[in-house]
Amino acid sequence: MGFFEKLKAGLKKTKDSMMSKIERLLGSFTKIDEDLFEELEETLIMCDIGVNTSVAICEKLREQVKIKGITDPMEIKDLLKEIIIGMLGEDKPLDLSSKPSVVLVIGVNGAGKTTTIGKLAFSLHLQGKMVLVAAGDTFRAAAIDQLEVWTERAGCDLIKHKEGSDPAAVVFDALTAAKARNMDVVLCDTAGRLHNKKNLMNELKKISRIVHEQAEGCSLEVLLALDATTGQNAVSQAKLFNEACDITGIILTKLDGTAKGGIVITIAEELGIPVKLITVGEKIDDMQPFVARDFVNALFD
Ligand SMILES: Nc1nc2c(ncn2[C@@H]2O[C@H](COP(=O)(O)OP(=O)(O)OP(=O)(O)O)[C@@H](O)[C@H]2O)c(=O)[nH]1
Ligand SMILES: [Mg+2]
Repeated sequence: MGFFEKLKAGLKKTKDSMMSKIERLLGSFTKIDEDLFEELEETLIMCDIGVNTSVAICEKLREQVKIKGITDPMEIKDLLKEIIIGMLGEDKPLDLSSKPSVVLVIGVNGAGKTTTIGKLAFSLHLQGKMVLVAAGDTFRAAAIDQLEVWTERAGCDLIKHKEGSDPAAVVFDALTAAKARNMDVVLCDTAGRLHNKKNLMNELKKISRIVHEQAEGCSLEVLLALDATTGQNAVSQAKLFNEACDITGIILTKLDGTAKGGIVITIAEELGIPVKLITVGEKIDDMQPFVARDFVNALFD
């Protein structure tokens, strides 16, 4: 399956739920009036797009309908598509321009941090990059073992310490090793933590501080993994994680398992943090850079 087909298959649940609702609604109107906009707004909210974002979308729609003099409700679909693409903004791929570049992955338990690191390591390895992975989740021995399996699959080296050791020290060692071994990219895993647990968030701040110090002069990405199936809760997670360590991008995971893929629009509109990677399955090649136009095309076409 090609890149776009995979994305389309991964977004099937969101497409089936969201687009069928929108199409049904537009089909039930013979002219464009205020009732249509109000019902569309409700439909978007039901599709987990969030109240503020749904209102903003419909405001833009009203404007465009007026400017373009559109009268056929079915033409709204194309307008909607362009408005959403506009809201998603310019694509911002990962900045891996320095040698080494550093990627720190954070997020709540089970969000998809470790598996995404495995997928990213594999993808960078295929591009001919030398990748070093840091087993910064020292909380459970199983977490280190899990990462070891993924790095073996991806053909990359792993820096690990014993279970229970200081995660900041693992990350420090990995960055030192990466410089000594002339690596291209260092990917740092971290333990899952609830965004409202103060001591765990403080630990994360410490890891982030060490990474910032050691990665001085390097490209540094701090990526928050968000599970798309959690819907609107993802937005509050992002706000709190962003306060603890400035996030440079979002990894939106498990888009294949949810009808709530519309959350991408809310994240872009309400947080202003770019979505950089998406995952659409559990296999090693089920990760893609986020391309707004492809994403919206996969939903609408
Ligand atoms: N269907 C689907 N499952 C996924 C995707 N990404 C991750 N998963 C699954 O989600 C579960 C958790 O993934 P992990 O990568 O271990 O999550 P984590 O954030 O590292 O979890 P902790 O380290 O426990 O905090 C695993 O069973 C993954 O296979 C995805 O895109 N689609
Ligand atoms: Mg993990």
